[in-house]
Amino acid sequence: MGDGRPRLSTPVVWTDLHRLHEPGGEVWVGVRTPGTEVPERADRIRSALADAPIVEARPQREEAVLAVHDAALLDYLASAWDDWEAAGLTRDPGQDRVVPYIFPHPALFSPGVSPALPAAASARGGRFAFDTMTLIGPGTWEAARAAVDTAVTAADLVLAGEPAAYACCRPPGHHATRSGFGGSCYLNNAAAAAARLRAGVGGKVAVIDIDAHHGNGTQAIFYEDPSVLVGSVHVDPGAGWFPHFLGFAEETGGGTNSNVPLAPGSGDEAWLEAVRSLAGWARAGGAEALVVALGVDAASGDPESPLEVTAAGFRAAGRELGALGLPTVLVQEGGYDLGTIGALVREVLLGVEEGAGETGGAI
Ligand code: SP5
Ligand code: ZN
Repeated sequence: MGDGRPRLSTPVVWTDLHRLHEPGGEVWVGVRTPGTEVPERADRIRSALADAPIVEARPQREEAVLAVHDAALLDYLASAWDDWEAAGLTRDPGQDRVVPYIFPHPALFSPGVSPALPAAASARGGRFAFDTMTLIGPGTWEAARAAVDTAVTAADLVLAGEPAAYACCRPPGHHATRSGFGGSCYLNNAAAAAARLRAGVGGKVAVIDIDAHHGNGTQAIFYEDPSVLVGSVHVDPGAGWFPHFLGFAEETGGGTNSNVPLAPGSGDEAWLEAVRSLAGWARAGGAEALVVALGVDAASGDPESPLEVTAAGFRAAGRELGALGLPTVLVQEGGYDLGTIGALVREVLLGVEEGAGETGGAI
């Protein structure tokens, strides 16, 4: 570029379709609040990566999604908005997004009795949603589906020989399980990328999730699959943080799952130590390819987490992960400070390139 600024060589996979998803806020403790998972997030990231090669997301067959999700979840998400509108719920009571209100809590059911799929559009969402914060609007399904295409396209680039590729996914995905959605996530983009890598490389794949929140969906999808190692560093749910019910160190999946919960207020030192230990764990476990679930909401100043990681911390994390020398797909998850989100993602990608360079990678 000639301006002394390092140029990014990692391809950035992108789709404009992310803008079709406008959650229109979130319902938290029963109150509709503005929400932080907004379209501008991805646009800010794209601007910060303008010097990188841009690759348009390639539409993938439904099998790419079915590798990590039940058909029932896909059927629901694909029709949820149309069904909501057809049921008149946008007029009476005047709710302009799909918001669940009743959930098939395990305490409802006797042994041998399982939940029905509700006939009412007003109730159906509770069968699949595990929170009230993850609203569905007219373009949510198309955007969520395109986010999977974005992640899987990045996996294909790496399988074709790119040392690393970045998928600018929106909406994010790591909270979505095989049959459920929540935490601003609908479909698990990182899991779909891991499944594609797993099929392509033959050997084990590791997912390392550095988003500030526990990657509960990715953990659940691969919990009983010893060929996909899943590690996550996140703010301790035991200290009061989402997803509250899980994400504890005891959840080991027989040795192929690893959680590192950190105290609120943790900064570069503790966070980088955790990233380093997860990287070593993935290497020792024999991973042959890597997915980084790349949320940057651990940043100091992010409105959704109490971790205090700096820009230098994100750069150093990228170096640690790049130094594994594995084919690497980075999948965007959270990150909600619009003023810094782009720069922080850029730091991670530069760090990955530097780390791979140090180990003699081909970047
Ligand atoms: C992908 C991702 O980072 N999902 C995170 C979802 C966590 N959302 C928890 C929201 C809890 C309520 N937020 C209130 C914010 C007040 N500043
Ligand atoms: Zn997060």
